[in-house]
Amino acid sequence: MSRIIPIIIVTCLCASPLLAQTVHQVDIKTFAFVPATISAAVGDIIEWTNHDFAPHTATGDGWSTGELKYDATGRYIVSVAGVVVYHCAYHPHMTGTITVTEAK
Ligand SMILES: [Cu+2]
Repeated sequence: MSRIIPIIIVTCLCASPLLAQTVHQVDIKTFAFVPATISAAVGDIIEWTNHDFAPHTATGDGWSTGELKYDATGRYIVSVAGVVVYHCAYHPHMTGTITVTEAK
């Protein structure tokens, strides 16, 4: 006589909700990030668009969009909560701040 070992299959109904990933637009114009200060949540995308004829970058600690020529866009996904300060690699006086909160 074999013993039947019940197998309980637990289905996790609490599947992770789809990440609400927001894209935050930052314009680069007349040698400034506009807006210079934004708020975002972990996982969000920051997208810069350069409206100047001069090339710019958005460069932070360990990341960069690389050179953005006129009308080019570059993206960065914020991954850690905290305050992210970035600048343009060519024009260090151009700075911006992203305040990153925990994922929604
Ligand atoms: Cu620049």
